[in-house]
Amino acid sequence: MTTDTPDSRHPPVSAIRLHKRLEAVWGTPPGWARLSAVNHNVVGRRFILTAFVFFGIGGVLAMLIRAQLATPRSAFLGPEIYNQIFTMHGTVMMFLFAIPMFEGFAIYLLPKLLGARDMAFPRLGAYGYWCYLFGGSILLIALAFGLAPDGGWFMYTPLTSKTYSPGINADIWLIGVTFVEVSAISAAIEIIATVLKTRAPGMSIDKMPLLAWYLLVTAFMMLFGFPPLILGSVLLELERAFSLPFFDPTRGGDSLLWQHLFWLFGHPEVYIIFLPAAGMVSTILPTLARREIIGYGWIVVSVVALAFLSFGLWVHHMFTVGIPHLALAFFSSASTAVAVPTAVQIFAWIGTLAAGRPQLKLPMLYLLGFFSVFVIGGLTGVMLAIVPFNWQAHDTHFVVAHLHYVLVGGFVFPMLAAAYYWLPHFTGRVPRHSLGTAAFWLIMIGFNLTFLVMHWTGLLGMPRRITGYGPETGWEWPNLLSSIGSFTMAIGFALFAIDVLMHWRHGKRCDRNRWGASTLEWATATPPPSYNFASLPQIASRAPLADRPDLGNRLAAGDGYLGFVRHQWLETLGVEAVTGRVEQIVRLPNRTFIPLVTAVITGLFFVAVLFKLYVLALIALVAVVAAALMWTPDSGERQDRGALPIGNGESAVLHSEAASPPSLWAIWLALAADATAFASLGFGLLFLWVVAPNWPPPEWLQWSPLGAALTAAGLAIALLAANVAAMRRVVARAPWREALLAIAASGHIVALTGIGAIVLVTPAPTRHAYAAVVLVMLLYAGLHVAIGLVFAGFGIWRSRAGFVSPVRRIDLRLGAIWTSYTAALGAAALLLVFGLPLVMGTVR
Ligand code: HEM
Ligand SMILES: [Cu+2]
Repeated sequence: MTTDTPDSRHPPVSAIRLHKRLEAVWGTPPGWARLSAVNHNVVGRRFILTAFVFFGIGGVLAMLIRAQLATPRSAFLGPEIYNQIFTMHGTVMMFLFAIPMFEGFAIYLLPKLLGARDMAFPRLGAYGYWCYLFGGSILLIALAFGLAPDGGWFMYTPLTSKTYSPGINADIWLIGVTFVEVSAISAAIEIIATVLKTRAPGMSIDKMPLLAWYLLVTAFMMLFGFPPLILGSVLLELERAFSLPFFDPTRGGDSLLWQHLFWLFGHPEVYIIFLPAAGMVSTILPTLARREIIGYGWIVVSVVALAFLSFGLWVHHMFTVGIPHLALAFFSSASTAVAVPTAVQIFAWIGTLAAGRPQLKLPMLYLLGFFSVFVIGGLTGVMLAIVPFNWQAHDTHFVVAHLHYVLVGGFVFPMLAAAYYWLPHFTGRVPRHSLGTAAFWLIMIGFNLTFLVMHWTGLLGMPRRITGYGPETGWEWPNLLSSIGSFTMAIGFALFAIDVLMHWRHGKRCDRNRWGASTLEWATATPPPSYNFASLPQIASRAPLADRPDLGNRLAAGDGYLGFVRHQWLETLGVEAVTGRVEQIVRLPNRTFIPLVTAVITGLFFVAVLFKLYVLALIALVAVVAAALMWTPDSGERQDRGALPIGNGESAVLHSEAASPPSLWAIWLALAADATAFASLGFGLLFLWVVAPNWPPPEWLQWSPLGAALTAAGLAIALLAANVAAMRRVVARAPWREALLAIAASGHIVALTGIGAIVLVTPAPTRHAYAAVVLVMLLYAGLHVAIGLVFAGFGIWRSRAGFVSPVRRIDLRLGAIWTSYTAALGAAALLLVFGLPLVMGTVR
């Protein structure tokens, strides 16, 4: 044992020595070693910076579009390049700028807001970053070679099917974006687990800063919003690569299935972009208005309501495809209803401004820009929700104008406000000049000139996504104005970038709590050290810094919890999700190259799929699993340690011995995302069954009693054995638990055999969408069984290696949860594959 335990701190170490020790274990060394960083300060900053670079690229593409449309019959860009450019503009802005910017802000800020030292899964954050960078790079490299996707950012089939997009362009989109989504889902899991588990003691869920609520809800939306798109992308790629006809109406598919899967993601996506920005508004505005926000409870309720509502609106993007009248009425009214929770927040903001003593500081100026622009976007949104108007304006520049008022108003303006608000926190400096004000006016005037006019061109009938137009249309003047506006705006953004860089280098040093805010992130030093807080606070209200303005200094002096370094461990506290009662010490992993290596192999997998090197892809997939297993040895303990002191005379157990460690939450969340993907597949089957042409299929499915029986029996055995193995009394006896895990493994093998037997009797999947969906469903279940097999083997290994004891059961519990889920999934698959057709009489 080292002598760094709190009991042996007699006399107590000085604050300076404490900081040195903390920095020694938490800090990231310079040079190549920086690539191994998993600390959220580093990872968050990387996300933000990369997203900003992508924003710049997306902006340049926008300028190219506006240059092309500035004059009639322009020959500036040919149609092929033009298609790639507007597709990439939308794709970059939505997938490579907005979402990752949110992730970066969340990863950088959350631990500070919550009074923690890092995110719950630092390595997952690092892995997500690399996936994002590599996936984005695939798209950019393709653009550089003129091979970028060109089917529009929503990739409608059949335009993007093999027949009409024979090249590699569409594959690039499907694979690059899916790669980036892997990172979004990991970020979502990490954010939720962090908000729910690693808060400061005493921070009950109703004392969380509002921003944490917004980020939590957004992350949940990503968890349920992205799987339909991932599934859709996988299906479309399967169709393109292996001719499985999901979207091909001549073989029982339907191109509308793509639209449904896309907008099931795409509509919530808009709120996934808007909510974090609204959270920032709800944080910045009260501080600058110098009073606490009005209606905390109402805001939380409206944010949650918005999240739910937004999943029921996707069809409003499809009003013109021939939807039944009743559905039109339903989705139209639901779309107007979504304005209500948005209005609740707007009233809370206006009320706070009215009741406070607002200061017109720079972030506030950008917030005013947000208000005016976003409200106009909301109003045109309500217009578009009205079906007859939608039929007129659909796919005209009116829609382009609307979506930019919402996206730029609802995301970019708040982000700029946030940048100016939190910059002093990043750098410990404030700007010397007022370039920010000039930038604001250029952006504001340029933006409105560009897009206000676009409403008009839209109403004059100018369709979106056209390469050019003739002089006889009467669209020349508005288009020229629009283009002039967009270049003005670009200058404004350039000025902003210059301002930030200048301030980084030459800004004046400023005090710790620059704006007199009341939330915890301002209790760290600025710029913050890698461990954020030298010791962790006890929280008693929503405004900890207003209660105790000297909190930062007291924590820095080591007065709070965990104000020491124990065995070179990286520690933060884990709390009960609702009450904020201390529950465990979360020991975090140190810097490591494993996330980078895993991301490289994951990238190899995607690139192999892209170039149709399926053997290589399979090898990479196995290697990803192997790499994932390498993550585990240092996330466990080989001995029971019991309660350990955490300072202030209190103690807690390590997460490995806790009843509800963050990893338990992670698996539930991952399974929720997984179940959503499977449910989307089930939706696909039912949707095609009901509406697609050529159903029931000419070739009927063979009923396979043997295959079904083997699958069910294998799953039942695995389910039972894995769950019994994880029981406390069983875990106490090593031979038993290992024998049970071996039985679970055999159960999985039996189930795999059963699934294989069913696949054998499935008709050729290229002939009909029905067989194709059935095949994918079986493969989906089979993949889960195979992972269950890995879990069983993993359990045996962990047990042998000394990671398992009656109090350290988490590895076996995770395996049991996975196996139970797999059994449920297998049962659902069997019911959909055989049960439904037996009832409907389409199986022999
Ligand atoms: C920087 C200022 C921006 C300008 C000047 C701009 C310009 C444009 C233009 C002219 C189009 C229409 C392309 C066409 O119909 O031919 C367009 C489409 C689009 N923009 Fe922007 N944009 C900007 C920022 C953004 C931002 C910040 C986002 C999202 C966060 C965004 C998302 C989109 C999307 C999704 C489309 C639809 C692309 C498609 O139809 O495939 N834009 N943009
Ligand atoms: Cu929508």
